[in-house]
Amino acid sequence: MNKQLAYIGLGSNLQQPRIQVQRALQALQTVPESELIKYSHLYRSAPLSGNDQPDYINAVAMLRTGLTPLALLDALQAIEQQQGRIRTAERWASRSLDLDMLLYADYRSDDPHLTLPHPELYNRAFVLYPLYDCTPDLTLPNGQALAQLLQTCSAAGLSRISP
Ligand code: A4P
Ligand code: MG
Repeated sequence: MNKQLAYIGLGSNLQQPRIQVQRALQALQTVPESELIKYSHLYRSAPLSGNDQPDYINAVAMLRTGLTPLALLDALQAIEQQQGRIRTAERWASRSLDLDMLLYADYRSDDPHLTLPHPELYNRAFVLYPLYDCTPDLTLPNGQALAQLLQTCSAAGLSRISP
């Protein structure tokens, strides 16, 4: 299989989130048949669920991978597990590490097990700004330029914390 570009959203708001995201970036360098091409700055972001949770640290990584989308999802979930992720039934529960597949080439899927593009891709400043760090010239699957979408995407609650 030819290698494909995939973008991964990283998020953590438990157990030293900044370290969790840095460890996950290291772990992404060990995904089989894959290279970590780039990653974004780290961002601090207010939780979507309101003030009942700690702030998140978010970032985006760009991988070139020979894995299929499902095999890549398995690899991402294995990294979440290694970093102590506990899944609960609660939606948007605090977590030590969340790895979301944002895009995998131009692959589209409505399967709840792996929905691509990620259904919230267009709506989240904590995804779009770090995605722009990785690939400012990106055209999104809906045909819109990422740079243009950012002009209408408020960065309120988002701050860049590191190079
Ligand atoms: N799944 C389907 N599509 C995908 C995909 N593209 N990438 C399935 C990854 N997984 C995907 O995921 C539940 C199931 O989604 C998986 O078993 C997988 O097969 P999960 O990680 O267990 O659940 P979750 O993350 O709690 O749920 P959900 O709805 O994916 O939440 P999100 O969208 O990840 O949002 N606020 C800030 N500031 N920053 C954040 O990062 N994150 C969330 C979680 C809420 N608030 C946040 C942040
Ligand atoms: Mg998730």
